[in-house]
Amino acid sequence: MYPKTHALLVIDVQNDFCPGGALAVEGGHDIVAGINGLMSDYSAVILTQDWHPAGHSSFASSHPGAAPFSMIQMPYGPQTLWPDHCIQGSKGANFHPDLNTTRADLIIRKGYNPAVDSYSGFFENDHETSTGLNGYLRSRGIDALAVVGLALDYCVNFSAVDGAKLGFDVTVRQDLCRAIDLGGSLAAAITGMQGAGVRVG
Ligand code: VGL
Ligand code: ZN
Repeated sequence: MYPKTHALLVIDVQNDFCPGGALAVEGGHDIVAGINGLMSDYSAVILTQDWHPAGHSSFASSHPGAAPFSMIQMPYGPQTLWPDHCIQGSKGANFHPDLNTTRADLIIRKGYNPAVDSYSGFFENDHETSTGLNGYLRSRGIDALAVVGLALDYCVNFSAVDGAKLGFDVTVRQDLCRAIDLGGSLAAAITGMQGAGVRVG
C-alpha cells in the first residue's frame, strides 16, 4: 500500500490526558475512534505511555511553592511543571478504555526516570538518553511514521521532531491530535515541526 514501511505512532492516549483526567486535554477522547480506524492501514502500530513514578521531578508538587504550569530550570534545561499525572500503575496512566491496544506491536513507556521528564517517544528531555524506540523501528525496517495522539504541542511535537531528526519520514495527523496550548505552545509547535521537516497534515 505504501512505498515505505509505515508505522503508526500513537502518543499518550491515556486517561489523565482525557476529560476528567489530571492533565486533561480538551477533546482528548474525541480522537480515539479515528485512531483505532487508522490502525489497519499500517504495518506496525506503536503506543507510547507516559509513565511517571510518584514524586516525579516534572510535578509541581515536587517543588515546594511552585504552581502547576510554571517553568523551572532543570540541569537539562527549562522544564514546565505539571499537575501530578500518569503515575505508574494508576488508573490515570491507563490507556483510554476505548483505544484498541490489542493491535499494538509495542508499547513504549517514558518518563520513568525520576529526575528527567520525557516528552518524546525517542529521547528523554535531556535530548540524549534514548528510550530504545529508534533501534526498534530501524531493526524492523520502518522508515516512515504517522504520529497521532496527545498532546499535539508537547509529546506529539517532540516525538515528531525527534523522528524527523533521526531521518524518518514523519507526518503528523493534526485531526487525530489535541493540544494543551499553554502560552502559544500550539503555534510554536506547528512552526517547529514544519521547520524540522515534519509534514503537518
Ligand atoms: C505530556 C505533559 C506532561 C504529553 C506528558 O503527553 O503531551 N505533556 N507529560
Ligand atoms: Zn508526563
